[in-house]
Amino acid sequence: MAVLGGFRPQDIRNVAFVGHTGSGKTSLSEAILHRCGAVTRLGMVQTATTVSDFEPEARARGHSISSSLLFATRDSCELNLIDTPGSPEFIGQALAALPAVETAVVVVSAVNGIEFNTRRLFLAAGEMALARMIVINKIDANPAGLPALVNELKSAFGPALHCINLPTGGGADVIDCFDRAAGEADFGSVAEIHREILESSVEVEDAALERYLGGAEIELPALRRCFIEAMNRGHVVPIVFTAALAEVGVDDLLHILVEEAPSPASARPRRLRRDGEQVEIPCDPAAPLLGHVFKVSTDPYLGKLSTIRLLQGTLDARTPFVRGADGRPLKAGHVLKLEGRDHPEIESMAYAGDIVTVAKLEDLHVNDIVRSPALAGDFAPVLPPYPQPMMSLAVEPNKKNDKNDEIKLSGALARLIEEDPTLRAGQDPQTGETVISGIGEQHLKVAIERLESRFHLTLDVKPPKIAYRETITARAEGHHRLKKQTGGAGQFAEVFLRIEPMARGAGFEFASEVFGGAIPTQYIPAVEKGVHDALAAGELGGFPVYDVRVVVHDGKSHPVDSKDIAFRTAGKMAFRDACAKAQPVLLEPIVAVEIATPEAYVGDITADLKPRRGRVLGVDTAPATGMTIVRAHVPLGELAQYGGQLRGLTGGQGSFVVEPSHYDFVPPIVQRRLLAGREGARDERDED
Ligand SMILES: Nc1nc2c(ncn2[C@@H]2O[C@H](COP(=O)(O)OP(=O)(O)O)[C@@H](O)[C@H]2O)c(=O)[nH]1
Ligand SMILES: [Mg+2]
Repeated sequence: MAVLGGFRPQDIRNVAFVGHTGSGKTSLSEAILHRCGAVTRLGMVQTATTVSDFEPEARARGHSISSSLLFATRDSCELNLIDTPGSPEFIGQALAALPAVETAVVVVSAVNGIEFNTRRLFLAAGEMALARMIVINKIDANPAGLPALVNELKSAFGPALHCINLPTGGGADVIDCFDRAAGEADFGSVAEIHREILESSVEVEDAALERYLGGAEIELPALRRCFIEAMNRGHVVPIVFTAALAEVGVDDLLHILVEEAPSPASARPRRLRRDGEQVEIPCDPAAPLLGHVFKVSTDPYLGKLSTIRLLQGTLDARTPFVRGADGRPLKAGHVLKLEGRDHPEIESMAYAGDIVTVAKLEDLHVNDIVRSPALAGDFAPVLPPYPQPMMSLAVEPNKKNDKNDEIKLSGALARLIEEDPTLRAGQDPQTGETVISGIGEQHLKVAIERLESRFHLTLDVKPPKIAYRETITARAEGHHRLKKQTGGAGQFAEVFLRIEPMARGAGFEFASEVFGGAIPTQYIPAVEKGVHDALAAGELGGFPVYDVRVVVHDGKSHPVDSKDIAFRTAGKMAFRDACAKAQPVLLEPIVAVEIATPEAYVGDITADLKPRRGRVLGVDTAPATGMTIVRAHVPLGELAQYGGQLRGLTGGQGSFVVEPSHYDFVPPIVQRRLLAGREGARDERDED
């Protein structure tokens, strides 16, 4: 099946649905497709029949876990919708969609109010300078609570928020307050809201403001132009009411998106980094091609699919383009439009501002910038900040000795990481294990399910190894004299050094204060290498040593027997000599945890954090949600399987997110316990 392409920038609307899980983003996307005639039957999340949640991992869970692209046409406008997952663990997918769109629609459940991801994504979209809109969905389920929720949203997100329609008939319908200046609503006044919209819109355009103040009527087209500019500037954030399942307010939302939301032509220009500097890219179809690969996925038949937001220029099957610095020519072959699992080919040229997909270009990766070969410069996207992956699991093919499976695993991991910027994988240099890291337990679980189902692997999965570190707490001197003069070539080197603790997070510093050639200058790098060997090997339990300054200040050399390798060994041994005297201790990673829970369980949660050595930093309430947020610092090592335990403590209602915070000293009792299992580790590595 082929679809019409060829939409011009002013006829395109790129919209991301973001917000917390369960607010109704997928249902709303489905309702939009239905209202636009893109599907004939309304799909349901409950019966796993939506266009967006097509992956087995999403259908099994009943909510989205990766973003999906949908499109529809309305009033000769093309609507590119990105339905994103709402779980904090899959927020990376939602963040990745932001650079591709003009408008972020933050969907809020009328029942649950402001939730963790509501706030986070509202702010991230603001940082990306997008137009923002809030949709209060499920108005059928809580019509009485709407006025309070509107007030709460305004107090959380500021005076830029204005309702643009209002519920009527107890949530059975809505009335538009933009086009109309009078009418009956369940609460609030249509006339007053119309005036509010008018006044805050004309404020952004001097000429319009003057005319308005002079008593002239502002025509609808002028009002729309001002309103869009006010949205672009974050001066106005409209609130729209919907009930997705009953398709209430969906036509109105579509009307607002088509008439009152920015197109790529009327939005602020996108930004890119060119040779390190931020530049604005006006959406100009006549300019040479620039595009941002913001999503990569795998299709069972077509293989790798790369989805591109065209920033300037045009693209069709024969347009030559290049990526990165290598300049190797690429060609799309086919230009597709993703729609959930489908990918019809487009018939004509795609213009700047559009979102299209190309298949089978193995060289394309997420966040690549593709460009016309005529454009010079090193381009990179401007991205929202991603959360750090903090939860780790060690994975290993079940058939341990099957070399093929190991190779398959590393290829599969590379593919998964490319699709998800919040997933990391790599070999732990300390343990040799293959470790994958993600935002939370569900995130990792999905990654492992995908590895197994999509790449036909069976994996053994183990709990995370914690990246402990070592440091010193006192200054100390170290010395080593290496002298081997038996048999053939001799070895001689002597090193005196001093080590001192540095501030937490300072890392490592190395300096030489050797005077008069006591150690010839050419051997100093070898001494530093030796010190690095010792840092990596650790002193107490084989954990790497951090936050230490090393000063080499004296030594001796031999005209024949001194060599790099001799000084490297002497440097290493002198450091270990000093380290043993410098009261070494273990450091552990501490994470900042935010736990969302119904208030009733706050006492149980803080009590449970105590034996985990957690330090509660604050307890905040989010009145609309009835949820309380407990913020704490907790050693990462004490959080293994916390997700399950938290669910147990809160009757399944609690959730949490972690972010790395800092390293801190391990208390002596815990240090003894941690080191007890590692006795002998030191000796095994004593190869000298
Ligand atoms: N009562 C009511 N339920 C809704 C509405 N929209 C969605 N839901 C239900 O809310 C749940 C979550 O919806 P979903 O679209 O998956 O939310 P998402 O996680 O934001 O994509 C599903 O069970 C939907 O059927 C609505 O307008 N009213
Ligand atoms: Mg969803």
